[in-house]
Amino acid sequence: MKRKLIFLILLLVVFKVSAQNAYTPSAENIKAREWFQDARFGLFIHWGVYSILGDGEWVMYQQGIDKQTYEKVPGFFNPVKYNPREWVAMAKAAGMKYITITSKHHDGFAMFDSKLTDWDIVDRTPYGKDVIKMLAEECRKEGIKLFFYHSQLDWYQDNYYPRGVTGGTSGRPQKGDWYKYLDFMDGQLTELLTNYGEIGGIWFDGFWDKKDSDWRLDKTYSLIHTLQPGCLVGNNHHLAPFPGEDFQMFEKDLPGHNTTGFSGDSKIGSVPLETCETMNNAWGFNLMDKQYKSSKTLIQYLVKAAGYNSNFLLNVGPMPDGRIQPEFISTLKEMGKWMEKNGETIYGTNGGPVSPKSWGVSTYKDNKVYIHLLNPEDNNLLIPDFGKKVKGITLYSTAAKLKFKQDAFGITVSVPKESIDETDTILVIEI
Ligand code: H79
Repeated sequence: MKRKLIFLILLLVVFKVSAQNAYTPSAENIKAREWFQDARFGLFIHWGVYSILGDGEWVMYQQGIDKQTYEKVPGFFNPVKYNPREWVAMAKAAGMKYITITSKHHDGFAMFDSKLTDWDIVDRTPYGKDVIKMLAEECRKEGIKLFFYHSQLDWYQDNYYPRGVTGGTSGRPQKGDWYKYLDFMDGQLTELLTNYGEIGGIWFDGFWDKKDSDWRLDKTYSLIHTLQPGCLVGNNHHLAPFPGEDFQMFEKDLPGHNTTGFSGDSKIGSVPLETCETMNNAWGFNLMDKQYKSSKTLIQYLVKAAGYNSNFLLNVGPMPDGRIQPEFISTLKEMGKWMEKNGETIYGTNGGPVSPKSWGVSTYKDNKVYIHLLNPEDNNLLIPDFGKKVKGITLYSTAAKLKFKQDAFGITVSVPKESIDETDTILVIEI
């Protein structure tokens, strides 16, 4: 009898563990992953009531603003110049295939019409309209997929307790019901996945605030996949992907790199990859940040990302009036021009077969390998052998044939000086 009981308990334990770890993505989900992998370029949008203060999305934390004081901010949010048609047209013209927008950032403020709290755009701002719904409708019309950035970390909800490493200055009571907070978050996710049509994915952030907490990820992830099987789940926890996650993101770093200091534990998983970066140094609108990256830098980053088999999610922080600042618009236009000409070497490709080098990266599709010379060091380029017989090499821009030699050392190709493009000289290797 006792042995039978032990066996039963053992069986239950084994079943529970395997149920947690066994995540088999549905056919729809796999299709969505393939779409994502091919898309390669998306627009990140950080927009919230914090935008008004012109000091980034962490302003509440950085200026130590308590909750009661921060509650005044939504009263100023009236983006009369918000035009989702212009935003989506801008993204499309830049060559972007999807948009990831903040449905809620760490300040907990819902940019959509939530029935679970009045801490949202419809209830608290003079604007009073659901900007997410407006964007969702426009995206659908224009064939752009919409993803939601959703913060698990919350500086507003009292039930986000015990608190993590941030949010200590928000003046909340020293008590709260953690699981009620998670129920609330699942409830808002249900709203987002029920009322806004088909959603490309959920981009979680803030896990790192309480990384040893019970986040009940299994429950949240399976809720998402039940509501929308094709909805991709990603989590910016800076760790290797957990079961239930469909893509992996790297913040301000190429996969495998750690210039930020928080990508150190981001072991690369076997799901599609994405890296995100800002156009100046800010995610949310920052009035004083004028350190704009050039279009050359950002195009090269996009190319490098593709060479690392990763998407590039490039951020804008719209202004409080709803417009995107002209500096961003003009850079995105330049990127779009480049993608119109060269997108064939980026969209639908995989990174490789040559691993990233100091001179640049490679991408491939079918019987073509694209060599992206980003920092040409010499007119004779030696490409390490990748085990395929080369039929010919041409310059992508003019289709001019290039002289090459393939031997035991690899492929040596001479690139005439006059054909060097200072952003990216693309060679096409036919195999
Ligand atoms: O949404 C954007 C940022 O607001 C968010 N992710 C991107 C996409 C982000 N949150 N945090 N970070 C980026 C950097 C995290 C810094 C931290 Fe810390 C280091 C959090 C905890 C340790 C510095 C020290 C800030 C709080 C304590």
